[in-house]
Amino acid sequence: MYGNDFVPAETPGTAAPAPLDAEVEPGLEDFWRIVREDGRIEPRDVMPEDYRASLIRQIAQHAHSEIIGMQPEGAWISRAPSLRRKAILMAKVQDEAGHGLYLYAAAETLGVDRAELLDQLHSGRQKYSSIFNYPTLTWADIGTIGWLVDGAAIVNQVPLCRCSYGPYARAMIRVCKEESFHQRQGFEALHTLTHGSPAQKEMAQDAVNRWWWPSLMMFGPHDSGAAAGQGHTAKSMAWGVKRFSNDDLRQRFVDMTAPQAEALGLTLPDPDLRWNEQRGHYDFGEIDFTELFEVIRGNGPCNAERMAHRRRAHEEGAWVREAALAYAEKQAQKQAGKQAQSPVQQDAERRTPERVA
Ligand code: FAQ
Repeated sequence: MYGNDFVPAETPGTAAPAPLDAEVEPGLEDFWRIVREDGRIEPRDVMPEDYRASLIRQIAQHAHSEIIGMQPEGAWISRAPSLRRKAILMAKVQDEAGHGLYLYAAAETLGVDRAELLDQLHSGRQKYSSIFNYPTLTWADIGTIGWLVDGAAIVNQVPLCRCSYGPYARAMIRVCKEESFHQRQGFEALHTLTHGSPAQKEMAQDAVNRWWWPSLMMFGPHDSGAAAGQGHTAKSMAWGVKRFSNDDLRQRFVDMTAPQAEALGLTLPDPDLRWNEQRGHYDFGEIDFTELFEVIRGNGPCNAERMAHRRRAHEEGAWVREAALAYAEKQAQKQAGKQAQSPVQQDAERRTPERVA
C-alpha cells in the first residue's frame, strides 16, 4: 500500500539520448561513455562545466529544502499530543538536518564551499522547495506532511539513487530509506486521526485539502508534451541526473496516493480525480502553476517567516562554527607539533600519564 519500492530498478525511464561520439567535445569522451554505460561520475572525473553547475544548483536547492523543511514540523515538537509522537517528530526533524548535511557534503565534492551555498540561500540567490512555504496550522498537518510531502519526496528521489553523479546518488540511498520511514509514520498518524472522533477526522480532511495541490506542485512545472523543451529536464535527462520527467513522477505519485486516501477514508480535493482504465492511471485536475511560481518568487504564505528564521538561526549559530574552527586549528597545530618531534620524544609523551587538571 505504501513504501518506496514502487520504482523498480530496471524501469528504463525515458532518458534523452547522449550525443553521438562524433558530436562529443574533445576531452569529454570518458564522461559520455560513463553516462551511456550507466556508470557513476566521480568528483575527480572530467565533466562538462554546465553539468557541474546544474548539479550544484539542484543539490544545493535540495539541501536548503531539507533544512528549511525542519521549520514547519519543528513548530509542533512542543505541541505533539503525546510523548511518543513528540519523540517520533524530534527524530524526524533531526533526520532532515542529517539529509541537509549529506547533501551539502555532496555539493562540496563539486568544488563549492558550504558557507557560500548558505550565503546564496540567505541572499535569495538559491531556492528551496515551494512546499515549505505553507503553514502547519493543526496537528493533522504533521501527519499530512509525512504522508504527502515525504511521499512526494520519495517518488522524486528514488530515481535519484541512480543519478549519474556518484556522491549525490549515494547520499540519496540513505535519504530515501529515512524518507520511507517518515512517510509511514505520517500515514499512521493520519490513520489514527481518521479513525478517531469526528472532530479529529475533520481536522485530517482539512489538512489534506490544504496540502494536496502544493504537494503536486513539488514535482515542478510541466515538462512533457507541449512543455517538453522547457526547463532543465531534457538536459538533465541526457546527463543521467533526472531519470523521469516531472510530469511522469507526478503521475506516479497520484497513482500511488489515491488508493491510500481511500484506505484512510479521506477525499482528495479534486473533482476530476478518477481511474482511467484505458490509460491505466488516475486522471487528475489542472494544477494552478501561477501559485507555484508566486511561491517560488517569494510570495507564498510563509516565505518571509521561513527566511527570517533561517537567517536568525545562522547568526545565532556563529559561535558554534567559530568554536569548531578554533578546535580544528588547535588539533592541526598539535598534530604539526607532534610531527616535528623525534620518535623518541613522541614515545615519551605517549607514556606520560595524563595530567588531571
Ligand atoms: N520549488 O526545469 P525544472 C523534501 C524550479 S525535499 C521551488 O523542472 P529541475 C524532504 C527549478 O529549480 C524537497 N522551485 O527544474 C523533506 C527551476 O528553477 P531555476 C526538495 C522549483 O531542477 C520532507 C524551475 O523551477 N526535493 O521534501 C520547484 O530540473 C519533509 C524549472 O523547473 C528536491 O530538491 C519547487 N517545487 O527540477 C524535508 C529533490 N520545482 O533553477 C523536510 C531534488 C521546480 O531554473 C520535511 N530536486 N522549481 O531558476 C529535483 O528533483 C529537481 O530539482 C526538481 C526541479 C524536480 C525539484
